Amino acid sequence: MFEFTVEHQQGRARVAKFHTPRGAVTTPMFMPVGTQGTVKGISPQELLDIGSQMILGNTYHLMLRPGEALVQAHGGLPGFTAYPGPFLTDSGGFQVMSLGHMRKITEEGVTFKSHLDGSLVHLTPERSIQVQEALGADVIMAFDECPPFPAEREYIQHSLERTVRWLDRCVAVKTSDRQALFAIVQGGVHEDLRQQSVNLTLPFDTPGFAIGGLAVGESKAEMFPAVSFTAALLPESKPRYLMGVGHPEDLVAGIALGVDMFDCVYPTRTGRFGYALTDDGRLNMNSSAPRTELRPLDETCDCYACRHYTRAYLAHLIRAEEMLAPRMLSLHNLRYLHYLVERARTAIAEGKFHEWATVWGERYFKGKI
Ligand code: PRF
Ligand code: ZN
Repeated sequence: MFEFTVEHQQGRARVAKFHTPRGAVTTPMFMPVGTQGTVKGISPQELLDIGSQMILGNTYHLMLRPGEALVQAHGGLPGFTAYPGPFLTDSGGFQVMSLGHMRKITEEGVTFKSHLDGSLVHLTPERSIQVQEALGADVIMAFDECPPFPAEREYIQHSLERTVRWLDRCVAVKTSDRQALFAIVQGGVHEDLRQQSVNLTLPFDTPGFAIGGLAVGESKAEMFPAVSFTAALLPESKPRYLMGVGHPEDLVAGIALGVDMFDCVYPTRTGRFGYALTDDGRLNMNSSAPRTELRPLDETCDCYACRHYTRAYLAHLIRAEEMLAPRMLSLHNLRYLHYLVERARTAIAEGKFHEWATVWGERYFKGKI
């Protein structure tokens, strides 16, 4: 269980098989975000059709509504959502920081006001693991503290140390061996703090390691060096997960640096706002040009929207505020990212990753930089 086998490697980029109780996945992979037990607007069958492999769920949202007991009564997230494949749940700490009001962080855990009804909620490492066991995902995440950006160096230092003490508590209360607990490395954009966090985290020998605390407001010129030196410190033999990162160019760059797993609300959120991801960059379907274009969003895409609809039709749906529009743009954008990592995997397997990435980037950024 949770075997991770590297099948191809080129530089730091690799293709691997990661085995979970609900099936094996091939990395690098992009995980669609299903925060509330649904990938917004997309059915489980559609997710399978576009090549989704693992879906992300959120402890924070599901414990508040509908409560983890109801999910557990359905046999966990696969029974509740009818998505039959592997799941990963995030631990809640990061969502408290971005959504909760009146948060108070102590050594014990986090107290916050629910974004739903204002009631006081406590989340501790123990409670997070208990909820994640009830939700039944294949991969569960350690309860961590993600400092905001910017933050004082001293604060980042204390929070990475606390994250390690919380990891220890997560490991201690975990009961199921059908779930892999991934540790999360923190340390902001500081190389020495990342090194410390990795040094303290590696001895736990968890089946995977996440790079947390990035894509929280720092520039890409600050983020990528941090990804680079952190990924290089993590074991070759375990999956590396870059949390909350998922713009197309971030996937390509992250893969080059040895990242195996990504998640982000970007494809679905930008789709709901009327934007389509393509090899020529992001297409604004709210603009006037697509209204008369009788070609698909992307000629080379095999998603339902691209096989059946013109840009003109989709632009019409957006203007008419029809609900098919956000659905089809989300579906296309997810397929775009799945196909992007598929192409990266093929290029790595053929020993052509760097050439492929260069050609892809030149076209994607043409006229933009
Ligand atoms: N920690 C957790 N979840 C996360 C993050 C983190 O640092 C991030 C940072 N981008 C996204 N999701 N637990
Ligand atoms: Zn498409």
